[in-house]
Amino acid sequence: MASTLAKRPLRAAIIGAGMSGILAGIKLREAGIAFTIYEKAARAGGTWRENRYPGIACDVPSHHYCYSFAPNPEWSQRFSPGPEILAYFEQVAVTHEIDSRIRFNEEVVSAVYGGGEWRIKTARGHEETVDIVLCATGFLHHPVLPNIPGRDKFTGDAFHSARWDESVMLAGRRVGIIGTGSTAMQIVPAIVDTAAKVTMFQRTAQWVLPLPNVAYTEEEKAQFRAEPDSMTKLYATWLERFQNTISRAVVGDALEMSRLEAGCRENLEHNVHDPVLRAKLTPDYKVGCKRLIMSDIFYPAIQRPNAELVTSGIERIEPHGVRDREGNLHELDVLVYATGFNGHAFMRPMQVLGVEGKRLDDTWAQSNLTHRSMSVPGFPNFFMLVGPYSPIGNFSVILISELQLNYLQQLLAPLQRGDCRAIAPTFEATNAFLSELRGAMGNTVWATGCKSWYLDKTGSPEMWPFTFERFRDDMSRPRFEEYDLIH
Ligand code: N01
Repeated sequence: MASTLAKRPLRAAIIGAGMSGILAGIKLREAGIAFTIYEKAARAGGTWRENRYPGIACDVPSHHYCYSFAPNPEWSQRFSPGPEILAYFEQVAVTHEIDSRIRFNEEVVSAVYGGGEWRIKTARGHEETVDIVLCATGFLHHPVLPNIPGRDKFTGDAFHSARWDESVMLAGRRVGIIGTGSTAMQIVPAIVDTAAKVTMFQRTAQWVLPLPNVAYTEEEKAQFRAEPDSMTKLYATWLERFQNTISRAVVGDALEMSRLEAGCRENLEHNVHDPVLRAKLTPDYKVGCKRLIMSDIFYPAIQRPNAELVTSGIERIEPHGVRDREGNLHELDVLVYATGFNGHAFMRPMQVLGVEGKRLDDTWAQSNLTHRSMSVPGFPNFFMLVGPYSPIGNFSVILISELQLNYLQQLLAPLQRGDCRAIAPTFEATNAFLSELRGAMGNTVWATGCKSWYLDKTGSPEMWPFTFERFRDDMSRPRFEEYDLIH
C-alpha cells in the first residue's frame, strides 16, 4: 500500500541510562532515530551505580557480561567486581558518544499518548513530545525492606544492600545480614575478614554452584588486546555454556538438571564440614527454583569462627540487635537488609497513559500484560527492554537487550518509512503470546513450589519458559500480523 503519510524523522525518549539505555542509544542512532536519554540519577550505570555493597560482582563471566560489539581486554577477573563493570558501561557511553545525549537528574514522571505522539514530563518540569518511548528502566531497582517488627527501633547503623552507606565502618564491629540471596552471599565473604562478627539471618537456604573466580594476568590481557578475536571466541564459549546447561535445566531438561543438582550437592557435601551446619544450608526445594548462587567463597566464609548462620527465624528487631524465634538476642552494631527488590514494577511509579487515557497501572492491575516482553496493547510506540517475561534467570541480560533491540529496529521500520504513525501489538497476539508462555510455565523449575522474586503477584513466574534458542529465533524478526499499524 502506498504511504499516505509524509516520511518524518523519528524522535525517541529513552528512559534510564543503565546497561539497556546506553545500548538503546547506540542502536537507535544506528537506525537513524534521534533520542534523548532521561536518567533519574546524576550518573549512568543503573544497577551497577546503585549497588555498591562490599563484594559486588557479576556472576556471569565478564567476557560474556559485556556488549557483544564492545569486548573489553582489561577485565581483571573472570567475574569482575561491580566498580569495573560500572566503569565499562560509562566508558562505552563515552566511546559511542552517548553520554552527551543523557539528561541527568531528570526522572520521567509521566508519559501521555495522544495523536500518535507521547508527551513526557520529568520531575523537574521538563517536557518533550516524542514519537517513541523506550523504557530501559531495569527491574531490580525498587529495594524491599522487610516487614519485621521493631525495624525502626534499631539504634545501630542499618541500610538496604542497594543503599550501602560507605560512611559506616565495619572494622571490628558486629554486622548482621538479613537474607541469603545473590547479594547477601557476596557480602558475607567480602566482610568476614573485617568485621568482628558476621551474623547471617537465613529464612531459606540456597543452592550454590562453585564457580571459581580467577584473575587475568597482564600477559592474558595483552593477548586480548593484540587479538580481539580471542575475546569474541570467549564470549561465544560462555554463551554456549550457559545456553546448554543452566538455561536448559531450568526449563525442563532433566539431564542438565541432574548435572546441576549433582554439582550443587557435591559442593555442599565436600565444602561444608559440620553436618549440623550442612543440614541448615541444605535447601528443601529444587536447584534453580530460586536464582542459583555461583560462588566458591561463600561456604568457606560462613564456616569462619567469627561467622554465624541463624536459621531459627527473626522474632523482632530490638534497639541492640535481632531477637530470634528461640529467644536469643544477636547483638549488632550494623544491620544490612539484603532483602531484595520488587522485580515487577519496571518503569513505575511513572504514570503511563495510553490510548484514550488508559492507565498502564490499570492494564497491569492483575498481571504485567505484555507482548513479547517489549510492548503493551493500547500503548502504541511504547516499548520496554528486559520487560516482563524476558529471559533472565542466570542468563546475561545484556544479550537479551541486544536481541530485543535488533527486533525493535525492524519493528520501527514501517514508522520510519512513513507507512504508519504508530504501532501497537494486538490484544489477540498478546493474549496468544501470554497463554503460550503460561502454558509452558508448569515445565519450569520456577513453578516447583519455592518462593522467589521471579513470581508475580498471582504466584506465577514472570520468566521466559523456553530455551534461549527459541528466544533468539523469536527475536530474529517481528511478525507484523501481531501488530496494529495505526495511520
Ligand atoms: O535479593 P533476593 P538479592 N525475613 O530477593 C530474604 C540479582 N543479583 O538482592 O528466600 C527474613 O534474591 C529472602 O528470604 P526468602 C539477581 O538476579 C545479581 O539477593 O524469601 N528474610 C532472601 O533470602 C538476584 O536474584 C547478582 O525466604 C527475608 C533475601 O532476603 C537479584 O539481584 C548479585 C525477609 C532476598 O533475596 C536479587 O538478589 C546480586 C524477611 N522478612 C544480585 N524478606 C549477580 O551476581 C526477605 N528476606 C549478577
